[in-house]
Amino acid sequence: MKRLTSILMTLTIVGTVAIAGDKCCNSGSKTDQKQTGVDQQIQTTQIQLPSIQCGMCQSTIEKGLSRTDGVTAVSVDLKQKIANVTYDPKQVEMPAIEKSISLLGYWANDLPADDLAYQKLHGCCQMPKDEYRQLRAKSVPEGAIEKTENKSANSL
Ligand SMILES: [Cu+2]
Repeated sequence: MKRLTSILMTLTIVGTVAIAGDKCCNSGSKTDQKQTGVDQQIQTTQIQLPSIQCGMCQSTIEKGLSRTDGVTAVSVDLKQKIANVTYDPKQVEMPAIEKSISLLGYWANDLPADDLAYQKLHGCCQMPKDEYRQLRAKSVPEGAIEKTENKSANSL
């Protein structure tokens, strides 16, 4: 019996210390959460632009996308066919950014160009017809066949 009492006593003491410790940690983590909230305000992302052809495409996307609410900066790398987009995730999300690019007439990652917008593009901004067909075909079944597509693109 004596032993049991001492075990209970020990447990009570350990318990009290643990609760006091918890309180301390909780007040600390609240301030941490506020700090990470600030960091998440602005994000930069890369978007693949497989269909762009020339400098005109570059400026169409840079100008058009910078008009989208929440997008603070756009720079298109013509050689790598990539857009670096800086945006506020509270105002705009990735699917909306991709949609904006599509409505300008261009592919954005796996999202195909809006067909009407694409047909209105200047001739030099449209892809060679077989390239266009390939990209269309690729957009239908998602992923998986990337390697085969790359091979056939190189052989052209
Ligand atoms: Cu162009």
